[in-house]
Amino acid sequence: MELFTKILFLCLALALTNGAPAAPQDAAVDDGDALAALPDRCAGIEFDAIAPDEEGDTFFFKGGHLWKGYHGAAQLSNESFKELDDIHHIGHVDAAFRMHNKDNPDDHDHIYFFLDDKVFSYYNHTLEDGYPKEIQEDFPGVPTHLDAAVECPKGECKGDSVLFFKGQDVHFYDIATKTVKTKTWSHLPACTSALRWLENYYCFHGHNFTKFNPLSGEVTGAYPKDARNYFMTCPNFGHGGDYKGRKCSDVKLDAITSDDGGKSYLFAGPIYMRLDSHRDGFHAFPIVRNWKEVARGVDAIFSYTDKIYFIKDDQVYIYKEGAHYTLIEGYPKTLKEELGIEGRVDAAFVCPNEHTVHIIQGSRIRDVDLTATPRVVTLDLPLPLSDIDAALCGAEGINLFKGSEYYSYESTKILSTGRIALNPQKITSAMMGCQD
Ligand SMILES: [Ca+2]
Ligand SMILES: [Ca+2]
Repeated sequence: MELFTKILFLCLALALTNGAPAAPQDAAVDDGDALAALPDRCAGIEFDAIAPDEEGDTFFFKGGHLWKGYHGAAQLSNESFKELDDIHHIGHVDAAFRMHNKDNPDDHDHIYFFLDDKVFSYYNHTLEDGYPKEIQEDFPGVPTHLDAAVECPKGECKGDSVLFFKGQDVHFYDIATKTVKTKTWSHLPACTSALRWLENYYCFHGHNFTKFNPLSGEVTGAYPKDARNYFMTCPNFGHGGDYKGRKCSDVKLDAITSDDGGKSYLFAGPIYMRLDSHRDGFHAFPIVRNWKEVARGVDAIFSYTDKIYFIKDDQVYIYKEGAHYTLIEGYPKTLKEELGIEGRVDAAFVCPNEHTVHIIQGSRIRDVDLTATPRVVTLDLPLPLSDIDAALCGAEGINLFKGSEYYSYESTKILSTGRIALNPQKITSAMMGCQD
């Protein structure tokens, strides 16, 4: 309950911060001083360009202003990228993307800006030598006066590529071969900016966005959606709050898990966050987006085969992974029925390639064989710790989370035979996107 209150407070604080730009704008109308007006992205605007930088911070550009990340007020672009000003005649940008090209470290993770027929390459917010260049020189075959651009790494596109949008045309630029293939996606709205976030691709148009398949342009699901519900924290819109606003010393998890596909999630109160997304920035969402039956929060989670098990009170919810998570028919079931245990569960984990779930309850750790029917406790041992919030097992071992700290163990054997608790380590911003 305490955590829930904290998150509500955080959301409220963000909402208040975010409301701030409205004040100078109103004042500007009154005294006729248009220069004082900062654009307000919660008013519903169309962005010129959106791109993450090498730190995973996503920048939203509009005219001579930008927003860094998913909440906060607009600032002048030239405070972050100093050439983006009138003197350099690039007060705004047509399109921007972050380069994905691991084969060429001199280019990888650079942000490229496009204006008219010119391209600008930045790294660490510094314009690279030799730029601006003609687009033709750097990206032969790519048209001038672009609408939008987005990276498409190998695996998601055939090779490391960039998708350039102009009108209804999308130009696939292959970075290795420097060749362009053009397709017309007339079913897709004309994208004025585009963003890749994790493995998903978003075309922004007006204040809406449409998710598309980067190879076929195919749109599945109900689009367009309002960007204010997803990509920024706005009062009266349904964003999940921004975990990044929290101090690492205030972190308290409910549950954490990592699946076989490498996706990992943390859960705290009514929100969840992907943890394998450092390159793209951390972003918190309401649990209800993916798992509506456990929207209020969870006690413990573990992943096994292609399923995620959520434990809340005495109920177990099993979701099958796929493009969307689906609750398996017949669930929830009771803990007793599903796992042969009773009582509150603090944390649970399954180690890679194993078929045993380790369930932490108070100062006991109980093993349940997931291949047995019915499932029963096969081992019940004391734990050298108690009041664990969440647990995760990976190739490097086991982490037990307790408040803003965690304890690392090499194996379950060491954990359950260890008579003395190890020294805890502190959760860092690199792990969970909080503030150190
Ligand atoms: Ca644009
Ligand atoms: Ca827990």
